[in-house]
Amino acid sequence: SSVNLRTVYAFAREMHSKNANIGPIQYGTAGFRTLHDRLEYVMYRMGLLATLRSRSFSGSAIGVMITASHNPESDNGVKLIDPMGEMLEKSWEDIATDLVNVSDDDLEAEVTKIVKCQEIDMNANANVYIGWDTRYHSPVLSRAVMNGVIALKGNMKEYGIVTTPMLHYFVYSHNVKGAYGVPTEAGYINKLVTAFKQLRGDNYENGNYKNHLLFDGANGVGSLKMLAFNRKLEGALQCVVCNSNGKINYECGADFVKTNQKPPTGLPIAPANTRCVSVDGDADRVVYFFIDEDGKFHLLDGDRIATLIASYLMKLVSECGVKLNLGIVQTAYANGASTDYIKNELNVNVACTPTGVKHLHHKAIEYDIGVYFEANGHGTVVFNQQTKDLISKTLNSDDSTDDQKQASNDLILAIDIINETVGDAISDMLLVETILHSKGWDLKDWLATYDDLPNLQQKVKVKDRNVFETTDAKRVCVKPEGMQDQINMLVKKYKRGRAFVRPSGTEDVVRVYAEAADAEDVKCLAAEISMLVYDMANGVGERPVI
Ligand code: G16
Repeated sequence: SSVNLRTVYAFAREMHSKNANIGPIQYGTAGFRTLHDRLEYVMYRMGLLATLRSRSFSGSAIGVMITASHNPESDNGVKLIDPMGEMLEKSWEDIATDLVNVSDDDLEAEVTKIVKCQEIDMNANANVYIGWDTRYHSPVLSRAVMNGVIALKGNMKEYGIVTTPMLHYFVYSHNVKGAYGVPTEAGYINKLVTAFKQLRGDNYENGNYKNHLLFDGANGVGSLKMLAFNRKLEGALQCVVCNSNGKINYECGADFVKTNQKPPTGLPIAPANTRCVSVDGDADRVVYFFIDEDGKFHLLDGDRIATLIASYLMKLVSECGVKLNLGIVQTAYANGASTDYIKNELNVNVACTPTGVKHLHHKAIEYDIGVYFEANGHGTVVFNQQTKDLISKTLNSDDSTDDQKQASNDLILAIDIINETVGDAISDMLLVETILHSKGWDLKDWLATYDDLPNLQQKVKVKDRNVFETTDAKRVCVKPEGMQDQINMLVKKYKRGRAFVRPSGTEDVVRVYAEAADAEDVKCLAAEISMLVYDMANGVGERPVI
């Protein structure tokens, strides 16, 4: 090998050493995530791993995104992006976990093992693309990633402060030699905005749709990038950017709004029914909300976005006169009413996968058009190549009617607005705005499509969340033993009751989800389940109450 692995050890020992007392950590739902001051050695090692991963693809770019997304400011984290812009493949997640958990002394041997097992040619090129969110500790952590790349003599490109979905887009665009777009910030914004403006046309308003909305940027990178979008949008969308320089995710952002079911702080007082949108810290999730004339808060979450997008795309597909198989992918957190609506009103296939967009994405690519969203607002749409070819054929065929041409043209533009690599808050928002505009809808019209079942999400702190094991797309708890039987008994007491528990893969908590036909019932059910978790699994802190 032309690369001297001694450097790997020397850099680790001298610059990014791992405290011998630190416990094992795992590549979770979205990479490694924990307190920022425990992450330097993890970052260094992910720099090493990304370089190896790139070599295993003969130099295709691999992304390293430094972010803790929706978590509080004190946390940070890292997720790797595979060549086609997808999340890191499962088998490499395990390699990543092993690499991070060995001691400094064993690091060189562990790297050698990966090189051998994966048959990596150490003379091959390596290209690592690095981006980070606005957390103040991200620049320091990015240095550690870069040192990992340097130790293995890879090349790197720093994108600086970018949203997670932007980095996914850059990686993919580079690896397909620009066929998906230009791998720069300007290229990305330009692609989305150009398609958005064309679909919108000259009339910015239509029916109940008003060209004005409030944007809660979660005090993260989303607000910065939205300001850049605004400069290009030139008024085609009047998006007022709020929460752009406070503490990240603090009392604002998509996760806060979704879990607390209330508006964020930091928004100006606005007339009733004003359309509002919240993204999270790295702008890969989005939810809508408004406050009506009675002061009541209404949330339109990822389930809603999925149904809106699916109905719009199905209409265009049918106007094109082509036959395509469209499916929606959800998780156990999807509201039962949305699933009913998809099955019974939209007549669309619906699948359920475990939590984590990586799981939804893989299921979605089985359809010609796969719409996937988590209830928390994380999701996108994927189209296979045959679908794209068929739509282009319709647009260009002399046999197509004008209506068919118009529909296929709109569909191609809609595909351009969508970031197919991963959930993208700004891209999703531009698509939702396009659909509401085309339907002439305000948020009330959208909300009227179906009624959500009352639901609640709670977090319970326990001594060790790893004692929990789940199965059946995380809906059934197999460990601790007896827990599921107790949950079943509690759920049975309530009309349309449904509940499940699972250990979070991003925070040190057990998540409790409950829904029921009645809002008071759901409060009882959620509290009963939270108490059960607390009692059966060594709860920490105060015991939950009803
Ligand atoms: C990440 C994942 C999401 C997942 C969320 C919560 O989001 O990308 O797919 O729903 O974590 O996961 P868990 O319930 O395991 O903590 P983000 O926005 O934090 O990157």
